[in-house]
Amino acid sequence: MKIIEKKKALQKKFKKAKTIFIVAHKDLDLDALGSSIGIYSVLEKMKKNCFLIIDDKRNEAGVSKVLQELDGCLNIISSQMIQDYLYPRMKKNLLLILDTNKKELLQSEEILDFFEIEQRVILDHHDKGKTSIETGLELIDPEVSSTCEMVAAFIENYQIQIDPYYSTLVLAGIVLDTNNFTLKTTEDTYYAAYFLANQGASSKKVQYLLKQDLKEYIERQKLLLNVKIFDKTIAISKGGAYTIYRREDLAKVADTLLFFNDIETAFVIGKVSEKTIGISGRSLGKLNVGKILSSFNGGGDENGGAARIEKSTITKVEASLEKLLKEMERE
Ligand SMILES: [Mn+2]
Repeated sequence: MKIIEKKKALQKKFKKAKTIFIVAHKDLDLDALGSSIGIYSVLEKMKKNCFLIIDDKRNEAGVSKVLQELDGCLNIISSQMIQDYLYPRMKKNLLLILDTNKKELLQSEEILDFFEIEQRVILDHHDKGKTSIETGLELIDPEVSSTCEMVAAFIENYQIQIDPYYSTLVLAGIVLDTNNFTLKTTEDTYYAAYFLANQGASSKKVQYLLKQDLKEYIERQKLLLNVKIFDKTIAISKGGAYTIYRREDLAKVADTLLFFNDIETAFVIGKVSEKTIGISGRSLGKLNVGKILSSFNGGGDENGGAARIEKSTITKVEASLEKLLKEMERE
């Protein structure tokens, strides 16, 4: 795993820094937050000044629970406040970017200006793209299930003891991103889970953090009613013309579709705003959904991807997707 291969370089960056700012993607999820807090607790042990940058105004349920439970335990600041906390010798500041590598997905793009390229480090498990942030050190490994798995490997490798509550958060990120150890799960993933359980992580607490809202669940299940099977192995589901879904809901339904017999690829199409259609794709690997969705100006990899199409309709997007799949079939 890259985090272990590049351990020395990472250690050097941490050693040199006095103040470390941790930032993840917008719309925090438990992988972003769990990895942020996991690494925060390690850096604190190294006697670093740590700040977690969060600009999100609203959070999903699990993230709100954690932030509430940890109220007052962490230095959490908004990107606007960063100037007040920078170490006076600018080179002694480090920006640690987690669970994303793209500028536009960061909590705030503007914070990048406070850090020279050398003072930025990325830890992530998403593919790189045109808008990837330039850094002095990047540990990007799309093969790894989650950023939390990377952080667990890091903690294990350093033989650091972390608080059971923090171990639980890191485990929650792994459980979320692997959809309960079904996606992208390798022996390293189980080993990370084993290690975290050994550190006192509670699977019961993980279950509590991942509890879902019943109404939202029902809304998502409705997406399954409109499923169409294409070429025996491809499921295409679509949302109602008047319902606006969150992007992660489309992704969750696509994940679910892969649980069914014969389905190897799944696409879910739905409105994500008044004028924007979202598509989320998931695949067991036979079809590269990231590549398919790049035709819609989206992206991803062979297992998962997404795209947003402005000023279109569900029917139009569905038709272009089917056309594309037919063309691929012919090739
Ligand atoms: Mn993640």
